[in-house]
Amino acid sequence: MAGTQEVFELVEKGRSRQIAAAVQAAVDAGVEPSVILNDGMIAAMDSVGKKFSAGEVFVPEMLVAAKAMKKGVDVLKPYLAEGEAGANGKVIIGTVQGDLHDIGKNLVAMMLESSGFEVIDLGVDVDKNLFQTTLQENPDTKIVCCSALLTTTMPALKETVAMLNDQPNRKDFSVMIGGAPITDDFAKDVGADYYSPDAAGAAQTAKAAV
Ligand code: B1M
Repeated sequence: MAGTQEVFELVEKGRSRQIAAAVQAAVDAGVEPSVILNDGMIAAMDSVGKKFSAGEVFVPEMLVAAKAMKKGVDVLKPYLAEGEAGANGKVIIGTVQGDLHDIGKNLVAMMLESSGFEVIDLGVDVDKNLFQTTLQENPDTKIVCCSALLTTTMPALKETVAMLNDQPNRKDFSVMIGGAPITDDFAKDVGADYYSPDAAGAAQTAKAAV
């Protein structure tokens, strides 16, 4: 759809100043928010990633695209929300140590929030000890969610899950992992309870888990 294509191009080019109006225009034109998100913004980030792999763009272009996507998501957020805040319980979420990618993690947090979870977002580059102390301070946590976007941070994800699996109250919470390089097989290998390939699936899985 035309509105979605414009959103795609603005995110891909990192046009932060124009993106909010374009997303709003697409919503007003009746384009489904999930289509704007998936076919517009996420597809644009994939395109930027492919261009980065091909040596056609560099880190600064990835950064400005990320900034534009965040501004676009801010506009979309109210349209994706549905549930009653906090009613499904508490989740802890973070991107693992060494990894600075937060857009996917933020989307998962947003979808969880809008599915009625109270979200404690630890941010990016989260040391496994911070996951542990936060869990200890919040013993009513239902799910711990860990995101990793780099193949080089998959070992940190594995270590974080191992630490979580060693907790004395392990039966009281579930562990969900995700991120572009993560697979269902990897999740099973490291002992996570759940894996989801995307944010909407993560929220559905979380609802089914509690
Ligand atoms: Co980086 N980066 N990056 N980057 N970056 C990737 C990931 C990469 C695939 C690009 C490429 O080469 N094609 C590549 C990784 C290659 C690999 O590991 N094999 C890469 C690289 C190499 C790097 C650097 C090493 C580059 C450098 O410095 N030379 C560096 C590392 C920095 C670090 O983390 N230590 C780096 C830096 C950056 C920026 C900081 C510039 C920026 C991030 C800004 C930010 O996040 N605030 C950035 C960006 C923007 C990307 C790409 C282009 C886009 C990522 C993104 O936001 N995608 C990315 C290429 C790509 O992904 N196609 C790339 C959109 C987002 C919605 O998708 O995060 O996958 P994603 O989330 C999805 C799912 O994965 C899932 O839900 C979301 C969709 O609904 N999901 C979960 C995510 N977490 C989940 C958790 C769950 C469940 C589902 O449960 C808990």
